[in-house]
Formats: sequence, C-alpha cells, structure tokens
Amino acid sequence: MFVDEVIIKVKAGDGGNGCMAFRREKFVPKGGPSGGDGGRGGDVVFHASTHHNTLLHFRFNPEHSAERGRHGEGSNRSGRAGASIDVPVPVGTIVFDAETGGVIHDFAIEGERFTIAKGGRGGRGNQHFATPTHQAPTRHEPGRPGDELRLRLELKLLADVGLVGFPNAGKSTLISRISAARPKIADYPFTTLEPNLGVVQAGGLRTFVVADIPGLIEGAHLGHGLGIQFLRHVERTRLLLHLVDVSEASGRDPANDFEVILDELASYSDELPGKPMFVIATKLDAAQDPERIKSLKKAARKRKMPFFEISAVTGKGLPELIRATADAVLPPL
Ligand SMILES: Nc1nc2c(ncn2[C@@H]2O[C@H](COP(=O)(O)OP(=O)(O)OP(=O)(O)O)[C@@H](O)[C@H]2O)c(=O)[nH]1
Ligand SMILES: [Mg+2]
Repeated sequence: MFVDEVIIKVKAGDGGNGCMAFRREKFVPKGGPSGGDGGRGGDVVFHASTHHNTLLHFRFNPEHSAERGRHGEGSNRSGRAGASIDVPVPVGTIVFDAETGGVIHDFAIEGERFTIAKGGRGGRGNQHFATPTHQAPTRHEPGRPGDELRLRLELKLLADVGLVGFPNAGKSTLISRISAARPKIADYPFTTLEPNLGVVQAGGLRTFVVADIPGLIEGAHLGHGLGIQFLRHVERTRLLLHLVDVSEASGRDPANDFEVILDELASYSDELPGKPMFVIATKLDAAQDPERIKSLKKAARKRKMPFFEISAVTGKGLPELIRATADAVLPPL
C-alpha cells in the first residue's frame, strides 16, 4: 500500500514539578529550603530516513509521545529528565500543523533531524526562592507542559521526472519499458490508482527516477476522475513528460487532450506550468493518420517544447527519449 498522507499526534514530555521541602537534620534546627527541580520533559524528534519510503508505519502507530520529566525531590535532588524519542520519516516528508495548516518542517535531506515537539521545562523547587528576608519559601513551580500537536504528514516522492497525461495514454507502459517498475497496465482508464516510481538506467552509472501517476481528465482540479491530488508527486520533479495517445483507437483529439492537461496543471499550481516539459506522442505503432501526430507536434512547437514520438510496444523512439531526458535532468558528464 502506498500511503502518502497521514494525521498523527505527537506529545513531548511534561516537565517534572519542582519540589517543596526543608532540610531536616539532627542538631540543625530550621534547615533551609531544599526542594529540588523537576526534570525536563523529553522531545519528539523526527529524522529523515531512507529506510522508509512510505508513511505506512504511521497508520499503525499514529501517536508518539516522549517521556515526562521526573519531579524534583527533597535534599535538593533534581528530577531526571524524560527521554526524547526519535521518529523516522521518509526523505521527502513535509510536516504540517494539522490545526493551522502551517509548514513545520520539510525533510528533504537524508539524515536531517528536527525537534517537532519540545519537552516542557521542569519547575523550580523551593530552594531557589529563598531571599535574605524570606528564608522559608514555600513557593515551588509546577513543570511546564510539553508541546502537544496534531500533525499532517505529506510525502512527496522525490522523482526527477514526472509522467502526466490522460488515462490510458500509456504512462505505465512507458515506465515498465524503461525501468524495472512493473505497474498494472490495462486498456481501461484509471488503471493506475497510486503513484509508481521507476529508476531508469541512462547508460553507465547515470540513472534518474521517474514517477508514474494516475491519469488526469478535464475538470481534475474540480475533483473529477481521481482528481489532481497526485500532482504533488510531480511538483518537485525537474521535468514533466506529457504523454498523448495519438492512435486512432483512442477516439480522441491529441492536440485537444494536450491543451486540456496543460489547463489542469495550471489550475493546480502556478509553478507546474513553468516546469520544463517534453511532449510525447505515444502508441505510434497504432497511429495511421499522420495528421493527428502533426497537430500535436504543432501545438508543442508553439510552446517551444521538445517533441518525441514513441511506441512502447515496438520500442521505437525510447532510446532517444531516455537520452534527452537524462541530458535534461542529470548534470553533464
Ligand atoms: N499499441 C500500443 N498500445 C499501447 C502502447 N502503450 C500502451 N499501450 C496500451 O494502452 C493501454 C493503456 O496503457 P497504460 O500504460 O495502462 O496507460 P496509463 O496512461 O498508465 O493509464 P492510467 O493508469 O489509466 O492513467 C494498455 O492497453 C496498453 O497496452 C503502445 O505504444 N502501443
Ligand atoms: Mg497507468
């Protein structure tokens, strides 16, 4: 299962209470105040880990709390601090405050650590409140509560290249031809229900990661079809491959399909339309009418987007596409 959004709760440890006590010793009448301080509560710390690539572990474990600080004790003994806890999140996780919607932290780098919820300070014991004129203070502080937060975690896949297009355009077929990913492929729309990642070998040690996401349709930004919720996975890619079915069997107008998807991307965010895009005419083996390809090619040229023709069935055009994609997203050799 691919889990890319979860709501969880975190609770840092409360601080321990400061203590009120007075020294009582044989032959020492009127011993001074000796209440120790409470210990600090433990923090909830998240770290970006490559051992997890989904948020699935949070589904089974949606609450994480750190230990509270111990209370202070007599004889000026401070309470022990609560232990902090360390929670792994996949690289690419963004942590939001579920109440305000604000971003708390964006875990983009492996190994990165961030304290999400701070433990409460321990209260001071009455030993701190003695003054020359007030030598038997009873004042002592309660521990401060640790931060308690409801969080929304969102995972953005870190792919270099995103595949977009109508359902059935051949996105999953393409990723299965150029990488080891084996997503479900079928001749009906919305075969892909969740994103797939594939690693493409572009010769030598050059590799890039491609994300195949569910197809978009007109009105996707209004929630039609599977909606645009999956577009967040291609938001961080460096290049979009826009696949358009040019075969007759589709019964569609390729140039129109192309424009519809561009409009949907624009309704999703201001950034996506500015992203570099290659236009890919797919299913060339099943396209007899050159006009259909030409009209798409013209639309691509009008927008100064590179244009490719491929067939995932015969393999035509794939080496050229892989090479151009690698050149676009990888540093030069
Ligand atoms: N003839 C031909 N058929 C293709 C080609 N590529 C894909 N197909 C067929 O087109 C249909 C849809 O392919 P998919 O790869 O599942 O399409 P998709 O874009 O992933 O579709 P969704 O997941 O529904 O968005 C399947 O029946 C494929 O076999 C091609 O190059 N030539
Ligand atoms: Mg698919």
